[in-house]
Amino acid sequence: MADNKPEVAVIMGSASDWETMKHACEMLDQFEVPYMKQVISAHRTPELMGEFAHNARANGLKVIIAGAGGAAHLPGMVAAQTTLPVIGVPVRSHALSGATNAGLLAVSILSTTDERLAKALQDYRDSLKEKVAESNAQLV
Ligand code: RP5
Repeated sequence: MADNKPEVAVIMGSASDWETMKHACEMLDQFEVPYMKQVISAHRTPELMGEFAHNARANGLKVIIAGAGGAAHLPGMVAAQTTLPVIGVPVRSHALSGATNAGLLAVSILSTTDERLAKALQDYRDSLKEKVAESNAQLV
């Protein structure tokens, strides 16, 4: 009963978490509980996460299920911004993904004294934010 006056929100940090999170949705389907599902990332879309959490109760939600891999900030950061119950689901991360972050951190360090890199890093962050909105189409 997805998207029918949702009482439960199933949110996840990435569409790549869907393989795990879909099992929560299947159980809600089995019990005919109306829910919504959405990609909301703690580190890619922090403003969206705050807006979602602050408005969750007023929007009629009663329970939030939040799944994320990596450092898995999403459940805790959402719980910090709503009094609704938040059920956190740890999602297994891709192996060796830390090397990507190591490269990004090096760029970030260099960007403190390199305007070109500072702009390129902001553009990269903005592109990640856009991809989050587009990735909702993969939750099927
Ligand atoms: C986390 O990073 C997500 O929750 C996901 O588990 C992990 C990898 O995300 P992608 O690189 O697959 O988008 O934020």
